[in-house]
Amino acid sequence: MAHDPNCIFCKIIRGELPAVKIFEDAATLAFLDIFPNTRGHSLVIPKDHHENLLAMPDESLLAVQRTTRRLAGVVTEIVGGEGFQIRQFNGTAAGQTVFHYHVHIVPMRAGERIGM
Ligand code: DGP
Repeated sequence: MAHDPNCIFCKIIRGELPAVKIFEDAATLAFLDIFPNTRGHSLVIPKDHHENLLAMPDESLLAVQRTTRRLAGVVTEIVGGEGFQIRQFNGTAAGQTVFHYHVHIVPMRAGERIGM
């Protein structure tokens, strides 16, 4: 499985950095975002290291999508959200800061707005 020893998310996968993990299976991991935009803001990542959407193999992409769908409704309900955004950034210009593919689950309440 691809792994980058300098990657923060690879370190979380290996238990070398702490995180509040909310779900794990053979191919994916989900944990709370350290800088949440809203309550329950979570990240879903593949366990194999790929920089962005364009680098993701189909199988890993499907696994992340599956986990995202599995968690989004549950996380939103737990924090009292009424809907959720799925966000995913590719490249510095687009706001990507961690270069290990990840999907944001951002629970939202009516009237709540967050910056792009
Ligand atoms: P972005 O690359 O902009 O799509 O977002 C990266 C997200 O990762 C950002 O919302 C903050 C989060 N993040 C960065 N470092 C850590 C960390 O060490 N632990 C956790 N839980 N989240 C992190």
